[in-house]
Amino acid sequence: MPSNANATRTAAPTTKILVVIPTFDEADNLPALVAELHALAIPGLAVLVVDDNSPDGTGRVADLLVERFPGVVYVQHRPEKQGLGHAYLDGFTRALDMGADFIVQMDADFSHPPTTIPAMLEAIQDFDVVVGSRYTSGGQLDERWSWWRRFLSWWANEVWSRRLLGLQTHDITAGFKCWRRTTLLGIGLERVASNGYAFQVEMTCLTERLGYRILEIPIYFEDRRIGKSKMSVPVKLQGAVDVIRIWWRHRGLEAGSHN
Ligand SMILES: Nc1nc2c(ncn2[C@@H]2O[C@H](COP(=O)(O)OP(=O)(O)OP(=O)(O)O)[C@@H](O)[C@H]2O)c(=O)[nH]1
Ligand SMILES: [Mg+2]
Repeated sequence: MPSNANATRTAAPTTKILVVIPTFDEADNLPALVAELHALAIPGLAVLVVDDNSPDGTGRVADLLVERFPGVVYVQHRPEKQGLGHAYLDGFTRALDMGADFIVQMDADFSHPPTTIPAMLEAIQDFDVVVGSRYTSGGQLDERWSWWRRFLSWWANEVWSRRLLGLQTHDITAGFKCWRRTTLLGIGLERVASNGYAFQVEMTCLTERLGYRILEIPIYFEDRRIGKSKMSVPVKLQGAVDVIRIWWRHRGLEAGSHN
């Protein structure tokens, strides 16, 4: 029988995986999502909720989850709604400080299937970021989406963001990704200026322009199960304008310059 000291010496260090979930009024979704993530039984997987003082009490729900899953669930409370991009930047910074090797980002509303995470973690071994993609071969949108919503999403990705920025990635606005720690450090979070939904576009743009290896794997994007979308018409318009800002801000960025 090996002694405990020997066992400790020979045990492979556990890879740290942090799932960052921004929340605003997701009290009804969060416990079920955390339960599904926990049920995946992935060694080293922890969850970081970034809540913007949600009026529906999501922050308190998150505190209860921290008590229920000590060392597995963490919460970052922010004083007020400060936008999705800032929430992710805060969450990523904390995840890096916590020593995460891989950082998964996902919405709280079940549009991003937790069951895809094992495949992402396998694929990230050979890539710098893995994208849960609606628009790669095999990816699907919820059948309940109207033709108008499908058209807008296609236009925002394929026509507006992809053509304007000259990118190859198909799901440029995807919010479901698995990052290698070194990719986020190499991009440099201080370089990211977009706050709203354009945050996803700017991250994709920087990742591609800097020459990181991106893999899109197909997902079925289900409509949110419970709660209200924060995606209003002004938010969509702001996102479209922000893409022009991204194009201007990063116009001089050379491909492959992270090496
Ligand atoms: N912390 C924080 N989270 C946010 C903010 N805005 C949105 N979120 C969260 O970001 C995720 C995506 O927001 P959604 O409202 O689902 O937006 P969406 O998925 O683009 O739109 P739908 O398809 O309509 O659901 C969800 O988990 C939200 O709770 C914000 O300002 N702060
Ligand atoms: Mg959603």
